[in-house]
Amino acid sequence: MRSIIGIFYYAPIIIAIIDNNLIYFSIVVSYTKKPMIGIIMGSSSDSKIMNDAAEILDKFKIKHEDQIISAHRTPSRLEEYAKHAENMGFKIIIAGAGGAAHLPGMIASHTILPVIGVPIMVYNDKQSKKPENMKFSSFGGLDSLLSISEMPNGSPVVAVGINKAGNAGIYAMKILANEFPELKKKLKQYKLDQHDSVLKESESLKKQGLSKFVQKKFK
Ligand code: RP5
Repeated sequence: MRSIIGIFYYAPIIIAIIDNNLIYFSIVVSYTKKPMIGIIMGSSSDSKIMNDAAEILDKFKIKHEDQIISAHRTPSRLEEYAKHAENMGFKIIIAGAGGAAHLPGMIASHTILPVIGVPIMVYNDKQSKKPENMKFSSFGGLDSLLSISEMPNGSPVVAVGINKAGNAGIYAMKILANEFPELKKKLKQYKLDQHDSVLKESESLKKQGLSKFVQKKFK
């Protein structure tokens, strides 16, 4: 017969179990207690886009630590941060950068932690005198996408689509779900919700007809 005789709260949680007159201790790592994901970005200009990743992690109740680390402006912080991420016990790093986006790749070269890169179409709001269309990077984010995805053999970084920081968040949840069954359940529910919301929209489109649907949706 097996019974739990006590739970000792000290992160991680330790449970004492008696099984066939033998007592043993089991460690339950709680994913809600400490940050498991580091979100970093090359500039405060990236923060609005990178917030989409944070919102997903918050939705799934995964703690994250967020920082600005610039591969070009603060190069000495790259190695420092990689060590920090490992010491903190992060399991994944989500790194966003625009233009010559070296941040995800350089962080990946300093650590064995998986790095998910978010290519950003730069929107530089610091130069307020520039006309609006000049605030975007010249190559519409393709520059960042290629800088992130075209890593050399042996030092990979996965890249999501341009500005798709939310997808980086979901992908991170999928990696963590291998370790935390509760997250697996939440991800399945997330998929079901998506399915339902498409069906709902389809129903309303069918009912109204395409013209009315479009008028209403884009008014
Ligand atoms: C990159 O340069 C950053 O990731 C950012 O996307 C871009 C522009 O940065 P700011 O000049 O707006 O600070 O390193």
